[in-house]
Formats: sequence, C-alpha cells, structure tokens
Amino acid sequence: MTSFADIAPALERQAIELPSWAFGNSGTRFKVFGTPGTPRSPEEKIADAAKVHELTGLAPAVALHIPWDLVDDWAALRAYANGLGVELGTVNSNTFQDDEYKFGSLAHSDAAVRRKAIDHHLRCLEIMTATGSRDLKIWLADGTNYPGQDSLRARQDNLATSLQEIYAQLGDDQRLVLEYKFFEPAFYHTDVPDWGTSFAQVSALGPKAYTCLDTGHHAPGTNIEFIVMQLLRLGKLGSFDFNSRFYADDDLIVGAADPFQLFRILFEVINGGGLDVDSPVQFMLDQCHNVEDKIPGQIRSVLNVQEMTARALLVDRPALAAAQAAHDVLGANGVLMDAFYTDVRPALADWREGRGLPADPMKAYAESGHQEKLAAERVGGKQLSWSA
Ligand code: LRH
Ligand code: MN
Repeated sequence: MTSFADIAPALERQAIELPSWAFGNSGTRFKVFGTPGTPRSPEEKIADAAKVHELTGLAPAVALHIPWDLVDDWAALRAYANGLGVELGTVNSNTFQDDEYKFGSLAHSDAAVRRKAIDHHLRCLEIMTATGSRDLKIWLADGTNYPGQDSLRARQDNLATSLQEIYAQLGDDQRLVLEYKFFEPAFYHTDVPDWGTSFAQVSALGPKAYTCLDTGHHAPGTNIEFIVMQLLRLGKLGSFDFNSRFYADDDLIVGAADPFQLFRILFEVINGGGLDVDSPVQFMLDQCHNVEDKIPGQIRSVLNVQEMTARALLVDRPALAAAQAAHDVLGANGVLMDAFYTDVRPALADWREGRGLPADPMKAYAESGHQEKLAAERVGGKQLSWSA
C-alpha cells in the first residue's frame, strides 16, 4: 500500500500558476459584477496571487494576459512580484478583442491582419524576456459562424505560416503553447478546435512548441484523461488550464463540477510522468470567479488540485497492474476507487503544518480579515476586468 510519506516528495514539487485575470472582475455576456476590494492594477492582482501562495505554498507564479496586464516597467513589476515571493509566469496573448480581429487573427485571410496579430505575439516575446517568463500561451478565438463563410483549408495554412514566424523568434529557453477549444466565440468552426489540430500545428513547428489543454474546452462526454495520456505519450503536453464546467466553458473552480474527472486526469498525468522532476508540463488555473470572492476561490482551487493529486498518487499501482494483468475488471477498478475515496485532507493538514503553512488555508484566510482589509483599502480607481 502507498503511504502519505511516499507521495510527499511529489506533492512538494507541485506548483500551479495563478491567472492574473481571475482576481479581476469577470462575468458573462449578461453581466460582469463588481466586488469590493477587486484589484485596480496588475500590482494588486499580483499581491492577491501572492496571498494565495503565502497560505498554500502551491502557487509560486502568476500568469499574465496582454494587454490586460500591460505596465510601463516590466523589470519593476518583476521585482515587485519577487518581493512578494512569486514569479511572473506564462504570458497569454490576446487577439480576440480588437476590431480588426472580427474575422480572425493568425488564421485571417487578410495578410495585414495576420501581420498585426504576429506583431502582437512578437511583442509578447519581448515582454517574456523582461519578465523571465518561459511560456507564450496562444489561444485563438479564430473561426467562422456559418458554413461557407471562409476556406477551412486556407485558414489552416495561414495559421501555420503565422505560427512559424512567431516560433522563429522564440528565445532558447522560451516555449510556445497552443491552446485548443471546440467552440466560442465562433459557433460553426474554430481554427484550433481540438487536440489533434493543436498537435498537428505544434508538431510542424518544432521541439519548443507544445499543446495546452484547457479542461473546459472539450465537447461534453469527451474522455479528457485519454487525451492527457496521448499528449504525454507524444511528448507534446506543455500546459494545463485547469477549471471545471457543468455545460460549456464555464471556467468554474477546478474540481467543483466533477472531482472524479479531475482525479482521473491527474492519475494519467502521474502515469505519464507529468509530475516528475523534469516534467515539461506547466500547471495553471484558468478561471473566473463571477459570484464568489476571488482570493478564497483561488485558494480553494489549488487545494482541490492538491487533494486530487494526493489521491491519484496513493493509487496502489502494483496491485492495479496485477489486477489489470489478470483482467480482474472489478478488482482493477476497485483499486482506483479506493484511492479516490481516501480522505487525504487530515494528512494534508498535518503536512502543511509541518511546512509552516496553515492546516486549513481557507479557514486561515477567512479568519485573517484580509478580504475586509482589501475592501476598506481599495476604494476609488477602476476595478480591473477583461478589458485593457
Ligand atoms: C479562452 C481561454 C484562454 C484565455 C481566456 C482567458 O476561453 O481559456 O485560455 O486566454 O480563456
Ligand atoms: Mn484557457
């Protein structure tokens, strides 16, 4: 039987990047609600992310979104973040809000629009050099709404050419991760709709290009852990955007909608070496806290990932292999379910205390009065949201 002591080293390595935009106001097309204490600057977003890391030890870096997090002095922002004990992480490009991108960006039929989009990504690479970030994450809203609206083939070729130009400018220690999504905002076809298309495009680029898997970007009923296994097997899983959903790209707290799916995904991550010391996989949250407070929402999220990781690490793999070899169907499934039903929370609480962290970070945050302090301090100014 695998003990908690056996899994502690892997848990200590766990690091989950927090999305700066999760600390800003977000919502749906119906309404974006404000919240007292919401950040008014990238610095305040970083301070909120640092609070999550302070209480959990799980979130040593903050992912940025350009232009939402644009500043004049990147070195100063980096120093500010380091002063709070966190790094600046993945840089997310944004070619889905400018008017010119109505019919696409890197896949657009018009070379001038592709030029603008490519230049935006080259700008992101310059920012990464200043922030010390490794990953450029590209998610494209590119697609069409009606059959015949544009050439599916020509758009793929345009996309490939645009990505080649961006890839050619990557620094030695920089990577490009291409995120796929099966629909929205395009409702007939999306130019990077699935793992196969992302894999095809990044494989054509070279060894510094990978696929990003957002857990909310698959058609209902998709076996996401199978895709995780395959991308790890192919050596092209570069990063995760963790969240959960009941219906579409709901961007809810990871593990909230389907904790068992998160467990199955992390089980395949571990099997495929995704949690190993030299793993190329970057873990990140990509969520929106539309109605709940954002800092405790992020704390709950990283704890959900940690708890399901601990359960997936506790799977008795020798017993599982023996049952699988014997085609003991229920025996094999039983081994997995035993780990899933193992309540790791008491052991994790003790382990956190042993590392100088609060046993229950959610309780510690609620009792700290920090949320009330932010609401009192952050008065005036413009609360940030999904706009520059
Ligand atoms: C697109 C997406 C992408 C981000 C955005 C905030 O749905 O998942 O990763 O750029 O959300
Ligand atoms: Mn995402």
